[in-house]
Amino acid sequence: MKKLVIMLAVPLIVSFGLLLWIQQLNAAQGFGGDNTLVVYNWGDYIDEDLIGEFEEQSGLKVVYQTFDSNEAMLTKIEQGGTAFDVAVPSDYAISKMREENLLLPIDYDKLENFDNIDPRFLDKSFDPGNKYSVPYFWGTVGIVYNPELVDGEITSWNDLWEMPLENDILLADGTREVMGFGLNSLGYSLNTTNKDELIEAEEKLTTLWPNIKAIVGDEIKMLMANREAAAAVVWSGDASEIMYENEELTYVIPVEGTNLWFDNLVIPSTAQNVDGAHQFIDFMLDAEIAARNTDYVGYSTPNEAALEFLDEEVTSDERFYPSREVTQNLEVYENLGKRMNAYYNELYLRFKMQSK
Ligand code: N2P
Repeated sequence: MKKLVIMLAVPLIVSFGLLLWIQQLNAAQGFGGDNTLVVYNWGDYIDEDLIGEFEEQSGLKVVYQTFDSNEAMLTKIEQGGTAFDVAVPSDYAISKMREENLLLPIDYDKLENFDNIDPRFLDKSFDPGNKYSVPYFWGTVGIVYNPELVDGEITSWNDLWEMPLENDILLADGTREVMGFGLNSLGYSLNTTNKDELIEAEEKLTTLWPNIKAIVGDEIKMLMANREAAAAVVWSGDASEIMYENEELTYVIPVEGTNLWFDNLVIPSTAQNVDGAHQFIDFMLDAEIAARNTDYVGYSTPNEAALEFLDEEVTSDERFYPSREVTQNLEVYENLGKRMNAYYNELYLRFKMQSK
C-alpha cells in the first residue's frame, strides 16, 4: 500500500513542481498573462514590501526583474521575446522607445491618482502630453563626497582632476553619465554630437584614471558608506540615501552644470497585462504609497501629494529638490539617434578599457 501511494504521489509532486517552475519561467521569459504582472525596474528602485501589498490588493502575481542601465533595458526590450508589462526608462530612452513603437499609450481613464503629480514634471519634450509615460522619480547627476577624506570643498567636475584624490573616486557605470561629466567639465553640452568634442572628452576622462578607484553599480552606496572612497559620481538619489545614514557626507551639483533626469513608468508594447499595468501604475501614484517608496529608495518624488508625508528636512533640501531656477540651467539627455548612441557607447567602452 505504502509503495502504491509513493508510486502515485511522486509523479504527481514532480509534475506539480514542474508546472510551477514552467509558470515562473514563462513569466520571467515574458509570457505573462492575466494573473501575472511582469515589472522591469532599475535595481534598488522600489520598496519591495510594496510589491507584496500590490499583489494582495490586486490578486496579481508580480514577476519583478531589474536592470542597471537604460542601454541594457533597451537592448532587452528591442530584442523582443519579453513581455514586460511595466518598465522604468529615463527621458531619452522613453523618446527612443516612442520612436521605435515600443510603447503603449497610457489610458488615463484607468488612473485615479494621476493628479498627484506636480505639473512641473509633466509634458516634457521626451513625451509631449505624457501620452506614454507617468513620472516615477527625478534627480540630477553630481558628486557625493566625504569632507573628512577630502582636502577642501568640491564644487566642480574639474575638482575631480585637480584635487588630491588619487585612487579615491568611484564612478556610477553609465555611458551618458560618464561621457556627460567629461563633456561638461570641458564646457561642452552633454548632448553634443560633435565628434571632436566627444573625443576630447574621452581623452580627458582617460587622464582621470589615476584618481578612479572603480566604476561600479548599486554597490557604490555601500562603498561610500564604508569610506572606501572619498568621492563618487552618482545619481542624486543614491547620494541622499547614503547621506541619510552617514550625515558627514555631502552632495554637490557641479558648477559647470550637469544632467537633470526623469525616470517614468511606461507600458511596453509587448505587455500581456495592460489592465494590470495600469493598476500597478495607479498604485504607485497613490500619495501615501509614493511617500513610502520615496522614503525607502531615497530618490526625489514628482508626486506633490506625497510630499506632506515626507520629512520636510529632505523635501526642502535644494540638493535633492532643486528649484526651477537651478534646474533650468541643467541639461536633460536628448535622444541622439542610433548612430550617435553607438558612438557614445564606443567611446565609453574605449575609456573603460584604458583602466590602469
Ligand atoms: C536606481 C538607479 C536610478 C537611476 N538604483 C537614475 N536614472
